[in-house]
Amino acid sequence: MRTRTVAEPYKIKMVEPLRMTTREERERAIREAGFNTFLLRSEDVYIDLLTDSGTTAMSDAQWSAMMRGDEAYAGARSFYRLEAAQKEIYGFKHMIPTHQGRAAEHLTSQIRIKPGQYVPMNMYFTTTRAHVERAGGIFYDCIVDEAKDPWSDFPWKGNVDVAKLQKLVDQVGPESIAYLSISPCVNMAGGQPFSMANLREVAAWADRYGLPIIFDATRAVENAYFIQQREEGYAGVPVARILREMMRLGEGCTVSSKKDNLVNIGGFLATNNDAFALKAKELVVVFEGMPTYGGLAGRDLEALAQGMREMVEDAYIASRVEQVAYLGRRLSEAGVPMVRPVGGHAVFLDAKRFLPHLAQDQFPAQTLAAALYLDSGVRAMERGIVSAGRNHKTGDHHRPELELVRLTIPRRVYTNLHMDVVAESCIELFEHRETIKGLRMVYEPESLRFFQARFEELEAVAC
Ligand code: PLI
Repeated sequence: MRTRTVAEPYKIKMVEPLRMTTREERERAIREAGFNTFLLRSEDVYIDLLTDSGTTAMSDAQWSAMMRGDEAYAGARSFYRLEAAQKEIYGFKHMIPTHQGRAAEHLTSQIRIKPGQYVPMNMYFTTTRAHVERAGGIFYDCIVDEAKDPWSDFPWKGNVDVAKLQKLVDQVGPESIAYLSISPCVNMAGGQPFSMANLREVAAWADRYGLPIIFDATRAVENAYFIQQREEGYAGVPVARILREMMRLGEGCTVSSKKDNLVNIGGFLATNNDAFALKAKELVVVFEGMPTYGGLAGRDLEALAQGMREMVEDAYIASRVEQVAYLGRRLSEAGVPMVRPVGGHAVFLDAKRFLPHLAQDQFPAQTLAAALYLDSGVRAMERGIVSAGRNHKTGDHHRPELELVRLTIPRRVYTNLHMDVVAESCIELFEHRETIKGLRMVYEPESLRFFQARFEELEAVAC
C-alpha cells in the first residue's frame, strides 16, 4: 500500500509577516551583533531557528483559556486548574510554578545539593549545570559514549551509562551524590532520547543506593514519542501513558514549560517528596512569588494547563517530531554532516566535519551559525566550545567532543517550505565550505558566556 501524506493536525488562524533582508543588511547586522546570533535583532531574522524555547504558536484554546486567568495574588483558581493538569499528565503530588525552567533548577539545586556533592547527569545542560555549580555541586557526566559520536546511529543516545554511575559511587560513596539529574531528549547531545528499558535500569540502580531521580523533564513528551516509535512493546501506546510511566520512575522533575508545554513563558518544579516541596515553597517566595503563581500571571497558568493537555495528543507530537525529521532527511540526502539520528527538537549540524579546516579554538560552530545567517537570514545557535564555557579552576575552555550548530524548530510555527529554505542554505554553504573563515572571541561574560560573547573575524584581525 502507498504511504499517504499526513499533514499538520491544525490550520493557521493568525499570521505574523516575515521580513526578508538583503545580504548587505545581514552583513551589517551580524557585525553589530559581534557574530553572535543571540545578539541579532529578531526583525533582522527571516527564519528564526535559534531556539524552540518560548517560541511556540499557541492554540485558540490556549488563548481563550487566558481570558479565564484568575489574577488573585494568592490561591488563584488558575493555579488549581494547572495543578490538576500536572497531576493528571505528569502525576506528581506537589507542583510549584516558576517563571521559567532555570528558576526551578535554582530552587532544586539550592535545596538538594550540599557543597561538594556530585550531581550525575546524562550530559550537561548550560543552566542546569550553572545552578548545580552555584550551589557548590559537581557535575558528573554519565551519558553513554555513543552520544559523543555524531555518526553513531544508536537510537538511544540519551541513555545513561550505569557503569559510569557505579564508578562514581565506588569512588566517592552514595552519600556524596545529591541526586541523579536525568534529562529526556538530551538537548546538548542533539535532542537524543533514552529508552524506557534504560530508565528502568537506572531507577533500579538508584534505588539500591537510595538516590532519587529528579528529571529535567523539559522535553519528556518528545522522548515519549521516540519510545512509542522505536521501543519494543510501545507501538500504539499513547504518549500520555508513556510519559506517566517515565515520570513514575522519578521522585520529581523540573520543567521549562517553554518547550513541550507549548507556552511562551513558564516552568515548574514537581515532586512526590513532601519535605522538598515544603522547602521549595519557602524559597520560591523569596525569588519568584507566592507558591500558587511562582512569577507567572494567572493567564500564564491557564495557557500552561491547556498546553499540557495538547502536548500529549498523539497527532500533534507526531507532526512536531516528524517536521524535524523532514529537515534532517533533506540535509542528510545532500551529505551535510549532522548528528544522527535526528533528535526531537532540532537538527544539529556537525561543525567539526562541516568546517574541518578550523581548529576548535577558532569556534567552528559559532562561525557556521554566523555564516548561515549571512547566507539566508536563518538564525541558528552554537552548541559547542562557546556554550561549554570554561573550567573555573584552570581557566581553560571546556572542549566538548561535540561542536554543533543547532537548527531548532519552534512548535507549530513554520511550514515544510520554510524547512526547504533552511535546507537549501545549509547545502549551499556546505558546497562552499572552504571559503568560511574562523572567529576569535573579543568579549566574554563570566557565566553562560554564549548568550553575550562577542567575536571578530580571524581574517579581519590579521589585516
Ligand atoms: O530557558 P528556561 O529557563 O525556561 O529553561 C532552562 C532549560 C532547562 N533544561 C533544558 C533541557 C533546556 O533546554 C532549557 C532551556 N533551553 C533553552 C533556552 C534552549 O534554547 O534550548
